[in-house]
Amino acid sequence: MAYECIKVETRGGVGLVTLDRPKALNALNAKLMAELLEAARAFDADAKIGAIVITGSEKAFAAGADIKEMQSLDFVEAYMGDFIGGWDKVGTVRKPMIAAVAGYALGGGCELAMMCDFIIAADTAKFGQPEITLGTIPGMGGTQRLTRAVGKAKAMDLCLTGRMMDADEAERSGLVARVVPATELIETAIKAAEKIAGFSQPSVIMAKESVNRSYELTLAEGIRFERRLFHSLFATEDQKEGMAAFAEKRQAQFKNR
Ligand code: CO8
Repeated sequence: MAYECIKVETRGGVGLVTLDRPKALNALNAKLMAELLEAARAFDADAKIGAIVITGSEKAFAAGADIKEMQSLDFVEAYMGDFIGGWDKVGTVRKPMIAAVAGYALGGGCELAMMCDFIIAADTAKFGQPEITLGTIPGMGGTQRLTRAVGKAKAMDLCLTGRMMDADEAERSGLVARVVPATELIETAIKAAEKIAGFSQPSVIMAKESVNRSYELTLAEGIRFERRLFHSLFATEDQKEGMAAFAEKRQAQFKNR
């Protein structure tokens, strides 16, 4: 499949998507987001792929939604055309997605990174929601996912002042899972994704689903949901294999069954 705004490759059981609009610092436009969604869905449907990494360039993961594409929209066009309405479907991909972020992750770029399951940042990464400087606000979860990730104080600070947070602050605040030297970013993210891809896919997808449910449910309901998934995994061959391998002191051979 030939794409214009992204590059797609596989590394073993890992699907790698690289955002590729270098002249616009990977600004997210309709074409790029449609391609990204198509590529992510294709990896989701591919039994050989166990996890997905989304990355950008050294300078920018993505510097936001494409300002030049949206600047002349009026309300009726934005509302009736459901502008960016389908973009957050990236978050419906079932296999784990890691955002490998170097450079700018601003506005929609930060929101895209937050739609992934976790973020590994290069020490050069800068996160922010600068929409306020443009006379607007985040539109793809920036006020919601960021607040859940870093708490109200930091989310308000970023959304109201438009300032950027560096990688260390992002890690301290809980936005980022790990910070690594920029030269090691892709390899670290691929390694983490390979590790995930080596586990049993039903348990991986259930773990992701269960963590995500914690945003929606009360603690008691969340624990009940988790317990039902946990019980259901005793129906898989991979649970038998994983526990037998532990008891026999050997490497488990999972079949995703
Ligand atoms: N949109 C369009 N073009 C952009 C964007 C963008 N968001 N960001 C950078 N570019 C372009 C520049 O216009 C420039 O193009 P040209 O060479 O043709 O003039 C090129 O990329 C390089 O950029 P700069 O020359 O500005 O590079 P600098 O290194 O000087 O500065 C910055 C880098 C600080 C990142 C700067 O480019 C900047 O501030 N960019 C805009 C950041 C921003 O405000 N982002 C928020 C956008 S609004 C948004 O995301 C709304 C989200 C709604 C939901 C979206 C869902 C995905």
